[in-house]
Amino acid sequence: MRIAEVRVTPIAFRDPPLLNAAGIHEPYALRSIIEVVTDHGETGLGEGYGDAAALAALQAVGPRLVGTAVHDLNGLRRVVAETLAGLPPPPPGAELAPGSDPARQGANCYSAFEVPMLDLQAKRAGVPLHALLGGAVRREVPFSAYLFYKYARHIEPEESADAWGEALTPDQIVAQAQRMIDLYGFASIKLKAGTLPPDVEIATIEELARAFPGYPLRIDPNGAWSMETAIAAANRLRGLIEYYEDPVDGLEAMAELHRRTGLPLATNMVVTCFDHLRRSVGMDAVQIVLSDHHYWGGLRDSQLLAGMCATFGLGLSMHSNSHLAISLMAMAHLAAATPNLTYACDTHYPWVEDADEVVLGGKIAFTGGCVEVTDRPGLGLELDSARLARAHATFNRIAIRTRDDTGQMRKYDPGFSPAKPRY
Ligand code: GKR
Ligand code: MG
Repeated sequence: MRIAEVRVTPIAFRDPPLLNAAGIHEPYALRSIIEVVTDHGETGLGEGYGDAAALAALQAVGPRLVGTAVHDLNGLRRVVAETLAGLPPPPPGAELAPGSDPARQGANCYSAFEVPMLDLQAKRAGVPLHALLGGAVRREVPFSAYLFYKYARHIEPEESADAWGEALTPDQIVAQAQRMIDLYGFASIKLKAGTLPPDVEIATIEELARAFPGYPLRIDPNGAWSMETAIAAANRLRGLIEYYEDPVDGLEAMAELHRRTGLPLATNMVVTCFDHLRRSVGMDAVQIVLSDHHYWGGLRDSQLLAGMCATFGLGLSMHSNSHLAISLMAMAHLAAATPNLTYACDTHYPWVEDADEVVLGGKIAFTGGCVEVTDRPGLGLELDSARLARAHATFNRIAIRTRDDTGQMRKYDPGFSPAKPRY
């Protein structure tokens, strides 16, 4: 079975004004939807980054895959490497989107096509993707409630307000958590931090701990805190959080923070490839790695990462950026088949509106905070062509072509700086 056609469709969907250390989300998030069609007429689905450089790479690789056997992942690797070697090097991307690091371009691009090729392999074998990945050790994959400080609405007057409202105080975040848990049943909570003064963010964790006793909690300042701030915060957070995600910036700083506090540190910022992992293990810089198949080079390389984490006694969790169902189900099948992925995975999916989903049936349901993987062949998804056309039309209508949280924040506050440490 060989690849007969590849379609790469850029799309955009609404994204709320979520705050982070780099600034604030723009009104639309970008993704690329990949359809790999075989000479037997079957289609495999993928979802990847939508920023201009990532899209250009996907569009350059796609046609060169025609004729490749769907089992030939080494062939895919070769085509990606040869094609990218002929493209101009990508500019540095959004700071908080690890996949937009130019050094990850090959891994991102490979991953975007590997998933649809694995989807096709599984469909051809008549098995779900988790079976192809080694078999499900869990059918219900737990995700965490991913909370953000946020404004009530975007600064663009033409953008309507979302259903979540403002969240700029501990009480408002507790209300956001309650709503997210009521809607989706999540049993663990992650707070995106690095935006408001640390006192407010730590008080938010304290209030969450009171409001949701027994729930595992995490805080992620995205490297925005100084060593002093992170150590002072550690003294208040100790006993309240299951892990401390990227409080300080850089591998060396993370190693020092762990030495000085003993708290388990997690990252999706300082360990984003195997070379970082080797260095981190040597320094005992992080104790939990957040995997993400989009920039770790696909589902198989994410399993390799899982094996290395097991070998070196590290915990394994999962990172997310704004995404739709194809990414969610790839994450869920991978997590289902990865025994040592024992933390609830991150997901931005609750922030997506149903009308913006591109698969048949609309948004995937969470039950008890989990996504269920079924025995439907492959990813178990089909595209809805009308929904896809709508999301592509949205992409064509808007001007955003590369994520820029800092530029967006400067519309509210022209003097805003994402320089670190911020606090
Ligand atoms: O969406 O604002 C965001 C997040 O801050 C995202 O960009 C990060 O990559 O979720 C991510 C994280 O865990 O650092
Ligand atoms: Mg993070």
